[in-house]
Amino acid sequence: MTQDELKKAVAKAAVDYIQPKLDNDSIVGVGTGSTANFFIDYLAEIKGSFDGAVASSEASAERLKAHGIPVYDLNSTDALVVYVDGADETNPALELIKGGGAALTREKIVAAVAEEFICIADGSKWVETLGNFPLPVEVIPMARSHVARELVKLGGDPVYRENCITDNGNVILDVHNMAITNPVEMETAINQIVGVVTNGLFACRPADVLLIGREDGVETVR
Ligand code: ABF
Repeated sequence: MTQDELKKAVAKAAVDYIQPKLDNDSIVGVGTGSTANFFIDYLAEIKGSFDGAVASSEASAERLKAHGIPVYDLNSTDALVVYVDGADETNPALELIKGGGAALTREKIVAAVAEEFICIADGSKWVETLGNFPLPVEVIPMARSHVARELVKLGGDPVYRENCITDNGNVILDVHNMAITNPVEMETAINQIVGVVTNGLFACRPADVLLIGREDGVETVR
């Protein structure tokens, strides 16, 4: 199977997984990226069975609207029954690196609100130790150099992501060469650096369920 076929398989599995949890009042949290895009396309097939969606990016909001799915502001919703999104890496504890698409802050907010966070990923995202994928850190622009120096002290090698402004008007530092053996500790430490808006470690609030696409089918990991 190609990587896209694996992504489509987990996207379809996610719709099958959430469908029994939905009713006419349900709001679905929807993530960002190519796997999330496939999820949006399958979600459109059941659009009569839930109220609408909250999106973690402008791009996903546009795709949802193009399918005729109502998109709500998070502040106007009481609860999100589920949040479905991709990842750049996942370990066996379902701790994730996210943010390759620069939407990490909104993704972390939506994940914090959702009752259940379902991660969808093709098998290439599975690792024993997080950190092979450079860890994205969203930074207030004027703090960029300060944050970079602090990230070096934590053992990383930060690289400014050229030509990238987030939906929140900030910049991204991608931290290379960091084997993240204690993701909760590292997520917390990076959050303490003044000028950091969000880092792409989703360990304090990991996924609840992982649907991972492998050659022999979609595996459910909890
Ligand atoms: C989002 O999209 C991000 O957090 C992650 O960076 C990326 C995964 O992209 P894809 O599904 O295209 O591999 O979920």
